[in-house]
Amino acid sequence: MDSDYQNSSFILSTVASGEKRSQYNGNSTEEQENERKGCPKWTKVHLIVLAVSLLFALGGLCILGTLYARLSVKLSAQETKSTLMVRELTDKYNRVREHLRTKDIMVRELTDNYTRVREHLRTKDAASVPAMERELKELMSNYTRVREQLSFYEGQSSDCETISTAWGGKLYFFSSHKLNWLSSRAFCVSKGADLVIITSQSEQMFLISKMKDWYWIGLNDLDTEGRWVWVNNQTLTETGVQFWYERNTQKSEPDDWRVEDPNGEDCGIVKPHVSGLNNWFDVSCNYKLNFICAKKQ
Ligand SMILES: [Ca+2]
Ligand SMILES: [Ca+2]
Repeated sequence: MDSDYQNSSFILSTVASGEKRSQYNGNSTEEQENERKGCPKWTKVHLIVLAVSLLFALGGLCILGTLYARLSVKLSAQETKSTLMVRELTDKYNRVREHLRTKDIMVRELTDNYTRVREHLRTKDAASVPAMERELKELMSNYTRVREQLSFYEGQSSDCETISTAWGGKLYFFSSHKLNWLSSRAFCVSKGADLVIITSQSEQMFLISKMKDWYWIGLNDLDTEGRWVWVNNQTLTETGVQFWYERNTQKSEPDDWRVEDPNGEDCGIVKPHVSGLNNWFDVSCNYKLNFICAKKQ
């Protein structure tokens, strides 16, 4: 009985081992088959991944190229802007340097005067008193002139864009801020100057060459309609020159046009880019425009 049992166990064990071996042999063949078939499949996957990677790389390069082009344009614009700023700053620096040079000359002149007066005082005697009085008067006169000049320059330094220039014994102040005619005049007077009075063709040409916009000048017919006078009450006949704009078919300037302002046009301006030298117009005094102050040097 035991022997039979042992034999049957052996047979079962042998059968099971045979199945396992058979299974093992079967799996091995299938995997080998899969490996054999799988090679081209994996190659395709690799190729697709490679192609996608290349596409991404190309896309990235395109984006980088676009960004680089935009950055180049931006940098170029920035460079142009910087160049303009440098040029502008250089101009301002030269103007300020010129002002400082003028101030230095004035201060030196005052110092010389002071030294002379002090010398007189040191050696004073009865005979030198009249000379001292003359020196003192001259000194006071110079002091007043220098103070006015400094006030004029201070007015300019408070307005960064202002242009100032000297010509024919006058100092001119071209404002960059805009006021009506009366306020423009008040500003000039506060700086020891007045709105400009144009007394010659060469002065008209010089001013036009410096203008960038329309400017008030010291010409008006506020007191009597049609009687044009300068701020010092000189008439155009007295100064001997006038540069009103002329029209062929309609009334020339001054035309006291009343469409925009029922009070008419009583203040004079220069429009620098109109019709050569003849570019004076009368306009409403209420307009806010740039203006030119002038004073003797
Ligand atoms: Ca008028
Ligand atoms: Ca007019």
